[in-house]
Amino acid sequence: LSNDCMGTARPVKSPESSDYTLDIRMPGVTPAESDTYLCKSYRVPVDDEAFVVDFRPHANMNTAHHMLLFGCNMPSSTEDYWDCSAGTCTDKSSIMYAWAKNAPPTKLPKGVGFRVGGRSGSKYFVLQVHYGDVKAFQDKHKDCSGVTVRITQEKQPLIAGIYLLMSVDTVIPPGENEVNSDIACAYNKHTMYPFAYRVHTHQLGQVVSGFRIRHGKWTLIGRQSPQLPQAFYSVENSMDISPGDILAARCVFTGKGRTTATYIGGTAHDEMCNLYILYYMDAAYASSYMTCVRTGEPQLFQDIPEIANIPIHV
Ligand code: IYT
Ligand code: CU
Ligand code: CU
Repeated sequence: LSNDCMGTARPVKSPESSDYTLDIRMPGVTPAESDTYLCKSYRVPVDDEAFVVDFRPHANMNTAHHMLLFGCNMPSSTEDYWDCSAGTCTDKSSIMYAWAKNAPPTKLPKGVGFRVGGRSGSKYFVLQVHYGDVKAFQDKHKDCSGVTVRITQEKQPLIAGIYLLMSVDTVIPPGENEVNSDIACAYNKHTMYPFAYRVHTHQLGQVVSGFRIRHGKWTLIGRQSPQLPQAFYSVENSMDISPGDILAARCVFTGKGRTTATYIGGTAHDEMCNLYILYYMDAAYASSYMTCVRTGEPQLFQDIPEIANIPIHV
């Protein structure tokens, strides 16, 4: 059995450049139950602003179901590692990377980096690993799934960021065949260029789509089934999102099989409706993190393309 626990927990500085490699890994863990979510934090190895320009996953396909990497200033625990149900970060955290079993990992385009350190709001990385079926741990081996990040102190011309559209007020009546959760916000920051997206719901989500609306015309950013691995997928159409545009998302849920109403919440029996748009922006104007929680006006969504409600076969 291969053991991935050989890496170093210390950042390795490249002798000929201002680059670092940091192994962000679980410290050799043996989860006791299925569907355990474990978190571990690492401090960014530089005090000044730096840029994450590459991610390399080291996940054991047999044990890790998914991994998420966040940046924040205040991890929820100072323990070596902790159960993520205690929280990830106590301040604003943003997703930088997602790995999911059986999904191809997305790369950052050349010249694009995530801001960390300095006043970026990310003095720490927090790694979350979801361990699925615990049968893989019957032999009590230790797991060191994680991701190696490359950090450079060289200024990058383009900054990566996440625009999160999420619903806070969806209610799914029991037995209801199809329930739409619509979110939309006017975009008024500097021009951004989406290059990947990730969707997230729990069990009742059928399909999640994101669109740019410009002069009333809807253009698909991406649509995916949340029942497929929840990784970042490449956008369908290359485009810019500029002031005056509207960003819109729809999650389609079903209430079939439920005997009580389902609300937005943290447990597996609650639901979530999330679309993460991964973009880059000119470093001179970049915002690294934006959110939209506004319920979409029914009048606006009258014109949503039908593709938003077409199921994706999983
Ligand atoms: C209520 C809800 O939809 N929570 C989502 C989105 C979310 C992510 C982050 C909300 C906040 C955040 O700081 I980062 I406030 C949610 O928890 N999504 C999960 C993750 O835990 C990130 C997911 O897998 O997308
Ligand atoms: Cu998972
Ligand atoms: Cu969730």
